[in-house]
Parts: sequence; structure tokens; C-alpha cells
Amino acid sequence: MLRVRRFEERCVELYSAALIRGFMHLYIGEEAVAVGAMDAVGPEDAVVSTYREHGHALVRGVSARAVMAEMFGRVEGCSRGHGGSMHLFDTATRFYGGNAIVAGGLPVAVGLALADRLAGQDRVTACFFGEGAVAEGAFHESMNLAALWHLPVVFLCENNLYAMGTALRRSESQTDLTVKAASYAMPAWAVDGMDVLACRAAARRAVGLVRAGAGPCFVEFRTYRFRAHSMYDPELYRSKEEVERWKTRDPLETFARRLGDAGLIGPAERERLEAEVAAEIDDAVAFAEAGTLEPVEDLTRQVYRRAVP
Ligand SMILES: Cc1ncc(C[n+]2csc(CCOP(=O)(O)OP(=O)(O)O)c2C)c(N)n1
Ligand SMILES: [Mg+2]
Repeated sequence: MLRVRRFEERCVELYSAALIRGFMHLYIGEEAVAVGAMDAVGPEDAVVSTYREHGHALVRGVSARAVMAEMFGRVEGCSRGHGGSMHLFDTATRFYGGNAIVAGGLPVAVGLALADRLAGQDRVTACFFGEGAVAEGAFHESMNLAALWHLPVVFLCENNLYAMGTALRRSESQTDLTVKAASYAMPAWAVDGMDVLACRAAARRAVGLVRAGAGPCFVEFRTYRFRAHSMYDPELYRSKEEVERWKTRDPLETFARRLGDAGLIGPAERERLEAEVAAEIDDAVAFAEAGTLEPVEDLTRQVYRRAVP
């Protein structure tokens, strides 16, 4: 969690210095979900995420160098600099994005799980998405097919209460997302997304069920983003008090306190971890800065068009 938090804080500085450009969505405040949930998936499994995916990529094992170089638009980035912040991909870790389209990852996850089934592979696909996805048709089609075909997908919904500036309660008649999921005949439950151990336990239970052949499973993580939707929004849709209230439940600091109280990680060890993380990020930034810009001839590579007869 510390690594993800500090990585993104550095990204903010780099964005202000115009070294990172384009859209950038921060995960700050939600780290317990990626860290807790990813612990339940193995290297053979697949992971699908959204445009708020820096944390998922890092926790999955995409190197800080490859992620930072991608943010800088360098060829050494995990998507050859073609993707940037919203499109981190890495086949080596079976990290299938990074998806700018709300709910766009769900059909991809169902397809991956179907491919695994057809290939006789005993693997699970973990699919992260925001609660805004439940308003999309792709969410319902994906949930239905996954359940109908008993596909090994773990649907991991990060409910941070807002989809850009739209509060869930202003856009959905049913705000209990587990009820929506359960209507597709799959096990579904909610968990405190600010508690990393609770997130891990919930994800382990879900992945366990899916791996045992029970079909798909849905977990709603109740969490909160501490920053604007993207790099800037006027935040007129929520009060400062609400943000401050959630910040008292900061998953990183509450867990650090818990570790301190248990005598596991004290101030000296925290300092050592901070230094270790800072060194890794410094190295990633240096790597990205020294990276190569894509040659102009390559710009239209992987851009497809229909041939005109
Ligand atoms: C299909 C589609 N519609 C609209 C948008 C514009 N858009 C970008 S992010 C976003 C909000 C999504 O919110 P949520 O799924 O809750 O994820 P969060 O940003 O809270 O992590 C919207 C509507 C989009 N990217 N794709
Ligand atoms: Mg949201």
C-alpha cells in the first residue's frame, strides 16, 4: 500500500511538471482493495482492471519502471508508450489492462475465463471495476453470461460512491450492489474496502469458491477515493467534511497503526520501508526519463483501419 501510495504521489509531481501528460486517475485511498484482493490470485490467473489501475498493475507485479515509463509515453513502458496511464498491459503477469471504457473490462474478463475453460486451464480471472459500471449494459450482459456458463470470474467491484461527479444514490434505484449481482444467481457480498485484511479475506473466499467450480462470484468493496476523479475536478458533488471523514479511515495509516500496536512494524521499520519505496520510485523515474520516445514512423503501428476497395 505504501508503494502504491508513494508511486502515485510522485506521479502527481511529475504531472505538474508536465513530464506525465494526458488523463491520469489516482487510486489514493483505495489501496487496500488492490493489495488485499490481489493476494488471493495466483500468477497463472488473469487480472483485468480500469483506467484507475496504477495500483493494480504494481501489486500484480508489473515493475515500477515499466509503469512509470508508460506514464512518460516511452517505448520501454509496458504498452510501448502507446497507452499511458489508462492502458497499462502486461502479458507476462497476465495483466489485461487498463481500460478507458466504463465496464469495458467485464466482457474481456468473461472472454478470458471462457478461453481458459475451452483450453482446459484451471485458472481464474479477477476483474476490478468501479460501481459506475453497474449502469452499463456490458455489466449485465457479462454477469449474466458468466453465471449462465459457470465461468471462473471473480467480479471485484470498487464502490467509491461516485462515478465522476455522480453519486450512486443519484443514479441507481438499487444502491445495494450485492442485490444486483445476486439477481444473476451468483454469490455476492460486501466488505469494508478500507481494511486490507478484510479485503484479503473476502477475495480469498471468493477466489476459493470460483476455483472450486462454483461459477462466478461478486465482491463489493466499500471504499473511497481521496482525490479528484481525474487530475482535476471542482469536487462540487461531495463535501470537504465527507472527504475528511473518510480520510480518518485511510487504509494505509490505519493498518500501520494496527501493525504498530501489535509490535510488528514500528517507526524505524516504517522509515526503512519508506526509504526502500522512495529508492524504487527514484529508479523508476530515472529509467523513464532516460527512455526512448517512439519513432514517428511507429505512430500508426497497431492502428487498424478497414481497407477501402
Ligand atoms: C462507456 C463510458 N461512458 C462514460 C465514460 C466517461 N467516464 C469516465 S470515468 C466515469 C466514471 C466511472 O465511475 P466508476 O465506474 O465508479 O469508477 P471510478 O472512477 O469511481 O473508479 C465515466 C462516466 C466512459 N469512460 N465510458
Ligand atoms: Mg466509482
